[in-house]
Amino acid sequence: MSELVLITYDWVPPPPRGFVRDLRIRWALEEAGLPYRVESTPFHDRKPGHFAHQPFGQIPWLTDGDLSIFESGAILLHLGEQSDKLMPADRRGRSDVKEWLFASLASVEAASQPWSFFMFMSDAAETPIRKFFDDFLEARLTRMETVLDGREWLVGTFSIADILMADVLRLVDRFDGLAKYPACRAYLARATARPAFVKAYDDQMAHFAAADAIQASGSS
Ligand SMILES: N[C@@H](CCC(=O)N[C@@H](CS)C(=O)NCC(=O)O)C(=O)O
Repeated sequence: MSELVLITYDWVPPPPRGFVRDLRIRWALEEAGLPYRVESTPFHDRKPGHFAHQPFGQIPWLTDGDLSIFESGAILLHLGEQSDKLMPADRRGRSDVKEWLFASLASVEAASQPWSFFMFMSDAAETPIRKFFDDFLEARLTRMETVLDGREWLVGTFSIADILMADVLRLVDRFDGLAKYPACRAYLARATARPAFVKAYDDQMAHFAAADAIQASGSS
């Protein structure tokens, strides 16, 4: 088996810490118990080598031997194919996981991400565009509330679909956007109580704290 290397930034400012998308991948790797290494790429000075792996100059990407994979959903799918702790073995289960993996990104995150930009910017102006995004997110969360009511995980057992959906909901919850959705909140609490999430979160925070320490020792 080839070595798995996860690439994230060498540093990010404090606000996104704990929400940087390498966390999705760390979480999956921890759930599956797959050995991996984390490498850093500069946040400030993005070189051609970075764009060669991630055409938008973003993170994360993962290398698996001679494969280099970008897009958190694609990376999760790649890992899901390597462990039945991340994706069930049966045809129906795998198909259902893929469905929810894409739904997390294309249906729920498509609504939650623009909404979160308003929240990050503390923009509370009651504009038509803000109302559009509030309504868009509400429509998606109302449906997710029904889906998750009485369901432990999206597809039978815990899977990469839950990693992605929970991580998407986590950002909404950060800005108290789940207050009206108890089933979504309970699902998120279940997901983030998993030891693999806790380890992934702590490791990401430690990674950026170590970067702060290096910067501080260089400037003193
Ligand atoms: N669709 C991409 C989005 C990746 C993304 O948004 N990465 C952020 C970090 S969480 C980033 O690199 N932001 C800096 C930038 O966009 O320049 C994925 O899910 O992998």
